[in-house]
Amino acid sequence: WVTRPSPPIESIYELGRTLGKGTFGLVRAATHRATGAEVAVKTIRKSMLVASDVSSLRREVEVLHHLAGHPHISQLLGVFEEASQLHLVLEMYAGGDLFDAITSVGCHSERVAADAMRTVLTALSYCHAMGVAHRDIKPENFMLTKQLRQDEGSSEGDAELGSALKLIDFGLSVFCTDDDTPLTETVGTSYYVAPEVLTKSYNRSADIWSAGVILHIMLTGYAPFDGEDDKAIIASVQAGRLDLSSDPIWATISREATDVLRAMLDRNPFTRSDLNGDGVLDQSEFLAAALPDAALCRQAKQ
Ligand code: PIT
Repeated sequence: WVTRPSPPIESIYELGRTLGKGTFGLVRAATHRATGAEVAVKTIRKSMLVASDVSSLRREVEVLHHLAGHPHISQLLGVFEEASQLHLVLEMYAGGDLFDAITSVGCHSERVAADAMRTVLTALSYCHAMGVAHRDIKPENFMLTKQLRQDEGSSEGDAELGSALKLIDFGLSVFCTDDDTPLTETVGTSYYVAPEVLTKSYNRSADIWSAGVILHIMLTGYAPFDGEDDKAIIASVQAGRLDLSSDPIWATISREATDVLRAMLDRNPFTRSDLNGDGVLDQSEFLAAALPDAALCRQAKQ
């Protein structure tokens, strides 16, 4: 994991309250003893790991290194390896996650949804240009750097949503530079999983589907494919009927927004919009021109 022996993490950081649970291990708040800086520490017990977990954990660290420096992707600050535990030191985000931000409001105005979606797609576009499929895109995996105002007329807080988002949890992500060699493992979270992931032949574009589910939830307050339990949700994803008419809410949503939604929730991964700089998403008026660093992503791709 690390090229030189690390001191015990508790000699450098004071570990504090639990923040959440990732794909592997527990995430806790911690304070850097020397400077008082707050970080998040993800701890994994080695005894809990089987060989395949060890390789996916190693991959998670590699992916985080590979994507380092993007303004909307979680930054890995260090790795500590002890006899029985491994610790990833990550940037601290104090604003909760996008899931809570969405559900506390119900549904969002198009302006707010577009602003958040622009950031979601910026982060994804960078991952994809760098040859990484995230594979667990969902609102719980976007953290907010700071608590936004949720009081009445919360327009001020809303305006900051997109700029506050950071993509986390690369525990399921893989390097995937060649779209002609499909991925085959079914992973992810049922509401957000793309239909072709269930039939075990997919690529990076599965992340775009998942982001489309986030957009649907932001516009309407509910997921496009739902059911009583996981099995029923998955059956609904497989049927994949996108109903943008029965609910009267669609009459209040712009054509530009539903065009983007349809382009992302296209059942066919080969015609589904991607982030190449020439498709529906990049041209969308709903998303209003510039994905801020689309040019940068295209450069990285070349
Ligand atoms: C926080 C607060 C929190 C969780 C995290 C960070 C998690 C970060 C994370 C987890 C991963 C990963 C990258 C980042 O690969 O509640 O500040 O598994």
